[in-house]
Amino acid sequence: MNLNEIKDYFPILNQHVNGHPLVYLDSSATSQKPKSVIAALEDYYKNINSNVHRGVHTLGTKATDAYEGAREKVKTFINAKESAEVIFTRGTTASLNLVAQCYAREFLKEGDEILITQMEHHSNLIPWQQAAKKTGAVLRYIPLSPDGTLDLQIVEKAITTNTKFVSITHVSNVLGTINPIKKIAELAHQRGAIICVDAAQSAPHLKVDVQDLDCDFLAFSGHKMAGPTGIGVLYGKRNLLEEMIPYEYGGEMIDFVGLYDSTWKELPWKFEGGTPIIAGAIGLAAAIDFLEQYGLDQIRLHEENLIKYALDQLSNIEGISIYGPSQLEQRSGLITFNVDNVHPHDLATVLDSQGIAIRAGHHCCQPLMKWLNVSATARASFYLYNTEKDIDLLVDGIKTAKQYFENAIFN
Ligand code: 7TS
Repeated sequence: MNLNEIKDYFPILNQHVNGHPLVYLDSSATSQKPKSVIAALEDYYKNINSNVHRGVHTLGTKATDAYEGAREKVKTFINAKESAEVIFTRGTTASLNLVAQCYAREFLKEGDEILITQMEHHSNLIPWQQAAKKTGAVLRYIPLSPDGTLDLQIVEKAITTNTKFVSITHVSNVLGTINPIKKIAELAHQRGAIICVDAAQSAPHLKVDVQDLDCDFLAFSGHKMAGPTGIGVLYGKRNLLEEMIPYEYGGEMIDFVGLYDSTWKELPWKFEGGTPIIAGAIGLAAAIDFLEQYGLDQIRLHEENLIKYALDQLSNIEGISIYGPSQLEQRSGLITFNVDNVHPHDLATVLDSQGIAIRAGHHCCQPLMKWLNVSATARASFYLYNTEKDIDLLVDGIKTAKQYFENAIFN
């Protein structure tokens, strides 16, 4: 299938916004959904809606099979050893908070070091700040190289024998940097540390193989990979998940409940308190099927071509500053930038008036904005449905905005 003809599968992209055909360049915030995912959700609610793991009636069995089938699909998608290592959550934020709450707060102690980077999304930063405050552990940062990458020699130095926990994003949602997780995991394990990976921006775009990366935990969201909102995944190695005590109690996560004490179900259900996110999981499975028709390698190639084209075109604009690594193989499918004399929010507003959706702001990365020495940036992010034509329209739009604001300043 040709990725340049894929827009037709995404009904939302076939509309006009402010009188112009929609150009959607905000997939890092959330991706659009193909017809097959929308149809899977509709089919679930129309035909098999029922609670799971409870009743013996036919619909309950069908819903349970679909929900557990989705877990199998995720297991294969990330190459986990077993589906018991796949826990459904609300999303990346919820997954990382689960690890912080049930692992870091339980097992770290005073003087232990938690190591992260300054390119983390707040969701992979605040949980560790809080875990450090709670346990007396020390939060430390691996310094970034000037181009916004991680230098493995610096990483190696930063991981000490006191480092007990490392949490790093696989792909930065601002710089686009693809971090060498496999090598960092090796370094962390050499010093006896646990490594957790924020895969919110990688799982949708790159092949993520948890056994190859050898990460201990990995978190991602369905809504950034063509799936519905409200569903995400926490992968964890069985031995770690086994020793963790859940923090959401009730529903089908229990085994036995007495008056004064209770026991939990086995993995993965002990972490899925309450009615689980049934429709979300089914929608996520449909999204995985959709992505796998093309294959993550082909999606990556398509995005690499778009990024190369976008970098070439954007760098011709006078007064533009583009952040992140210049090497294509170190970048994922997004470009963050600023344009002289145009505030990113103003730029996004002018582009919106032309039907072009980008994101402006701090992108939930305030410490990274500080490192970049800016208060905000603009960001265009791509996915499998974007084309070179979208980039041409973006470039024209930026030029128009620049002219408009420069005339306003200089006249
Ligand atoms: N980690 C990274 C690297 C992210 O980019 C995001 C969301 C999250 C965690 C949190 O994911 P959630 O699904 O739990 O919200 N990033 C963005 C973004 O860049 N623009 O909007 C949301």
